[in-house]
Amino acid sequence: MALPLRTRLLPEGAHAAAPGACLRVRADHPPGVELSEDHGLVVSPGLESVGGHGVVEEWSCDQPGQSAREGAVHLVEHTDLLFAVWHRPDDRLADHTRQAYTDLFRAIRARGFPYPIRIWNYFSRIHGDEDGLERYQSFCIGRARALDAMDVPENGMPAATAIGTRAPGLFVYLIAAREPGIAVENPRQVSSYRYPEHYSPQSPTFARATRIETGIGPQLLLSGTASITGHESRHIGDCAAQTREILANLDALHATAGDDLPPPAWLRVYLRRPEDQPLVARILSEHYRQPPALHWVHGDVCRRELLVEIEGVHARTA
Ligand code: 3EB
Repeated sequence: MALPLRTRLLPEGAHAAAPGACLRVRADHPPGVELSEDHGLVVSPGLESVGGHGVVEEWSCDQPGQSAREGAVHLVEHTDLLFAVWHRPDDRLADHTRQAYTDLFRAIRARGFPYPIRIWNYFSRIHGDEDGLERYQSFCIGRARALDAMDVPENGMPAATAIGTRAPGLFVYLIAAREPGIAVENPRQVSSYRYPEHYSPQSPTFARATRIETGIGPQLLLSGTASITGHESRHIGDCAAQTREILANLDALHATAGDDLPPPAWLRVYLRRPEDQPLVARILSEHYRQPPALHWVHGDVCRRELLVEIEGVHARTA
């Protein structure tokens, strides 16, 4: 089924014309969630732009939707798509993550949208300690417990992002559909749910990308992609080489997902060190013939040794 989904990155303040139900992700705002009057779910997950420019990521439908709130879940439901966000404090991260995934899956299943096609996860102190584990591992444990209890298969998850911010609170938000997207794995990488145990006692579960069909052609939703081949981090300490490895991973995903896909419409670059921005910008501009819109964010990739991660979407923008 062709989904009526469009996406763009736009400067703050320029978003008056959203045609219908939408998810807007704001950077450079105090963390929180709002429902806007024009049927929009507005999430501010604590993203800090490098350079501090207000940027809004928008995912929009053709028709208005219905908004609702159930406990920690805010959602906007459209005929064919549903946007939902869970937001609570992020102490006891394993417990909160388990609750987030349980609440979100219950909400989307109850409304007839059992298939997430894209998920984002943000929380603070990603390398901090919780009960002797790194907090990213606690997050993976909580997620795995919830998915297990709800019989979500390990290969049944969509493209995802998991990034450490400096803002308090756990934000998990998603786009869900009535039918699944196509999970795309990367031939250069081991699937996340087959990572060896030393990364986390419970493996992460996400697809490297999700392909969907929309009214204006196919889209490829790209997970946060790092300098990893096989299951190993590559080019430790070398931001330029990490960026080139990421581009090779993104190109491999594009090649695997189909040559009918348009080029990336936008990419978000997470930098552990904001000062790497000019270097990464130069490498990206040399790589893409049609340059995607870019959003630069100061954030922590879940493996400490990695300096940069890139997510985004192949989509027609017109
Ligand atoms: C990686 O490839 C980098 O745990 O949901 C990227 C995207 C990463 C999503 C997740 C983790 C997640 O393993 C980290």
